[in-house]
Amino acid sequence: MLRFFTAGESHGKGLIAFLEGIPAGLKIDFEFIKKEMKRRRSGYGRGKRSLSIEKDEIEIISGIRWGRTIGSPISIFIPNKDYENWKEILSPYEEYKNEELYLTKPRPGHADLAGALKFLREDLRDILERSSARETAARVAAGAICKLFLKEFNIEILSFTKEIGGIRAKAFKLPLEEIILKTESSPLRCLDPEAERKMKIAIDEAKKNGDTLGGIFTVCAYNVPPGLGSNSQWDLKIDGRIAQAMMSIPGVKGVEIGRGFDGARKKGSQVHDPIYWSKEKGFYRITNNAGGIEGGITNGEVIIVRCAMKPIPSLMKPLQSVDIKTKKSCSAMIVRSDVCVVPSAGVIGESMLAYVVADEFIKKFGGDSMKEIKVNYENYLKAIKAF
Ligand code: EPS
Repeated sequence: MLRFFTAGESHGKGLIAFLEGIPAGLKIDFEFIKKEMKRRRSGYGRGKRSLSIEKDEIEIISGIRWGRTIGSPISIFIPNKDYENWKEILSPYEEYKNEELYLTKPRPGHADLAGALKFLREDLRDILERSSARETAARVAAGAICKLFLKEFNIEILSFTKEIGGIRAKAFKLPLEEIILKTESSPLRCLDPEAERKMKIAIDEAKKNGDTLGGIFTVCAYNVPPGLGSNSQWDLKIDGRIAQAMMSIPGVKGVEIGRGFDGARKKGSQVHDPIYWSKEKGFYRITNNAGGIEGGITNGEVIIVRCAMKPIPSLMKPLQSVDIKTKKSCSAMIVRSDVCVVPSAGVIGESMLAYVVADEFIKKFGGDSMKEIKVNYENYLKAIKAF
């Protein structure tokens, strides 16, 4: 079993990613982790902090020795460069407490008010520091290790932007390598240059108006074997696990697998993917409306997940709110923020999908070392071939 946690406040000393259950002997490509961290903090629509203040350098605290995992918990520290300016505000020591600094005007759509009521905190900073999407840097660090693990079995995960501010990218049927090439050189991680041009204009417009934009991103996992997840119990279904993982990304309000909501408007004969068999391919499909999952189990086709992200709730032209101290009507607080983070959310989605697929893979082909897990996997592939 793979366990994954994060810790850290947005402007605190730093973030921690904790990953337990990666088998021993996995080679760690540090350059790859670095690149993943950069992919997350880049993108048109990002604000000053992620683009020019934070560097997201990683420091391995445990679990990796001489370039390989050793089977012990992996912990990674990501220092917050901005901490220098927040040392007193985020200090753990009581002598720095200053009630004049309390934030009391919650932003509609943010965790501010719901969190203040939950934890009974009078300073909204106690809530917003942890609910900030800065936390997702730690997810991407852990996700990069899960991706390196999956790469050993030829499983690749990618993402692209489908929609921003209501502007939709055209659908393309491209090979994996081409999708990667195109998205990595696109500022919005979008495959349709014309839509991207319009999306950029919409982002500029939103910024000018003190507004923000949401959108839709797609995450795919290639070369996943059939048989991950289970139909036998509700909480074992891999689609359910993926939906939970994706929904946990800040701002994500909807998750679809395969045809998703659109499939609900079609007839069964138009939605389900006919099954074929050939000697070299085994069982296969020509269509993939199921998004690679049937009955909560992977079916060997590409896993396709689409996520809807609401616009960021930190607005420069704030909405109506109520001061939690005075109970008087007010405008919500204004805080430095991004305008649109859909491309970054796609990278975070890759990490979350990598974590769930790696966890299911380890569950099915369990072993404490890479050697053991590889033997188990090869045996399963042989069994499928002989089926
Ligand atoms: C965020 C607000 C901004 C973003 C931050 C997420 O931070 P600040 O309030 O310090 O300007 O820059 O994202 C990152 C720093 C990052 O690395 O993703 C928020 O409230 O979610």
